[in-house]
Amino acid sequence: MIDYERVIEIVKGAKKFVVDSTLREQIEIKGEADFVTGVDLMISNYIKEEILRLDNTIGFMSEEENCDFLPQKRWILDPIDGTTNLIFDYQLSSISLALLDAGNIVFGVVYNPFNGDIFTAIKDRGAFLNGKKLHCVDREPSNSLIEFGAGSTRKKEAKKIFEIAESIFEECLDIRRICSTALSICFIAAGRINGYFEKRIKPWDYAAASLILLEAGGKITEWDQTKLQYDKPTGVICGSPKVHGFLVGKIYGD
Ligand code: LIP
Repeated sequence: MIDYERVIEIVKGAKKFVVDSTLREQIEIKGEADFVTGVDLMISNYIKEEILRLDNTIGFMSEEENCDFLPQKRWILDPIDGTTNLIFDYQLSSISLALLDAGNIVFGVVYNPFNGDIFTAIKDRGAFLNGKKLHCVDREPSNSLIEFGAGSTRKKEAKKIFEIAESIFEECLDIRRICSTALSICFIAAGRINGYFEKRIKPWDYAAASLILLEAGGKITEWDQTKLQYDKPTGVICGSPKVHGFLVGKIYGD
């Protein structure tokens, strides 16, 4: 049995790298609007080492590692979700760690080191923010705040997404851009926003937060509305139940 409290402590221990200005200044460009910093790399190594010390039979997948082989049971880590936000000191980045077992996320933790928010969930045992149980709020779409991922790493494909976002903006209360997928999905679980969609993200962006949202009573699916998988990049649509339905309708042109 994995000691999830210990896992949460390990994740919180990553804050020391986030506040290290020398590491934050080590910035490499991976691709169009796609960066990695010394913070991402140090956290990836630190969490891998600590987590495998708890049980070295479980696999490990991280944004900052080569993931050619995907064990059925594995940790899925985004050492910093919202790297551009970190570089700009936008104070909205997170460390996101999930445990996948036989196709389902069974544990997830998303930590914002800037304000200490820690979102956690164990499958079938509810979702929590700083220890307080979460229930996502099922507002009417017209009274909802919606976040969307614009696809800054593939700007040529963004036109269609902005058209969808505009048609949603016309019918919802307002649009938000948080730009850490893990935090956006957790914010739905906490009722801070009510829906989010992005056409192409990676499993480490949504793995931990997907369980937190489901456990809080929300809905998250692939772009084609099938059950989420955690092996390859995909699109996600998520929200409180009513808002999820609203977003599907707008994306598929109701
Ligand atoms: C980023 C996100 C952001 C999303 C980008 C990207 P990274 O993750 O969380 O919200 O829009 O597509 O995946 O690269 O900063 O970990």
